[in-house]
Amino acid sequence: MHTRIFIIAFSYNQPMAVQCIAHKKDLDGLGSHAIVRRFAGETGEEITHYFADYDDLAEIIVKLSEEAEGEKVIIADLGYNSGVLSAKDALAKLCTANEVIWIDHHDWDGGEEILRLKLRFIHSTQLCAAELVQREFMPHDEVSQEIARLAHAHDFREESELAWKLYDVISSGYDKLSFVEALSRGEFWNEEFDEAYNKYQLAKEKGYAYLEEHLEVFEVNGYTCAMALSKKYLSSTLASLYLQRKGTDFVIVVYPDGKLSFRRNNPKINLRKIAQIFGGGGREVAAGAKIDKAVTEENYSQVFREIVEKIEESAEKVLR
Ligand SMILES: [Mn+2]
Repeated sequence: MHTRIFIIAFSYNQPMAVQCIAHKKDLDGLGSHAIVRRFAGETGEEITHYFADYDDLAEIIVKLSEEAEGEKVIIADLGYNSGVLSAKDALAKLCTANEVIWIDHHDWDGGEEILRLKLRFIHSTQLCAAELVQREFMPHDEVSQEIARLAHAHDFREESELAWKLYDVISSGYDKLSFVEALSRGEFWNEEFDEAYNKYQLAKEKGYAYLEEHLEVFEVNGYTCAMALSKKYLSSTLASLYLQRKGTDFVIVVYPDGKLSFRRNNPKINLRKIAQIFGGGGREVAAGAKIDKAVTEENYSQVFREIVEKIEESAEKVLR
């Protein structure tokens, strides 16, 4: 007679694993990742980073909801959008099986259904996400405080040479995990950052020149709008800051894949409402959307006019 012996190993003091889902585009998102990484390091928890954006957040939530159980899931610097709503059931499952903490500073209008789920929501529009993450998880840690300060300077468009240089390193396409690891070690500049930064300065100059050559100014229901086609490698923050210096009421950066980025100089304009015309969203001061069309050297002028017409059609509602 064969006897089979099963050995089941229970580990009682195994720390919870941390799943960190945070925005991948800027210092606030990657800074949030770095602070959570320090937190995990301090408590001996294993960490997995998900570098997310609005177009793949739902997908990540669905994947994690199928895999994670009994873990700490931290979502940061990502606001509510229709993609999140489409993954509501998966998120509900994720929240039931794990401890989910969502930390954000974006506009959550329309996200009430999500907030009724079993998650802890930490929100403020006065601070950036990295500051909220730091206060929650690493309140007394100096490195985390410095990361949060840099993220704040960039998010609130304040002067900080280091913050803006780090943002250029991110925009250069520098490996996100290596970047986060360096910050979480308290390493705010190194040779590799320097190299990436210098390389990106040349790309930036080219990007600005291209923007200037593909720039048109429109009048939209009494407001002025500078719109330009941008190279993919120029981030929407840099491209829109460049256009904002033209002094128009608002600006639209158009990317070859149809991505639109809205910023304003005139605080009377609610960009979130304009972005919603194109199925997008965001905040009053900064919003984004995507049109279902490739924008090329040949058709951009035509596409610009279509965008203006579409805004004008809804102008009563969006330009107050
Ligand atoms: Mn942010």
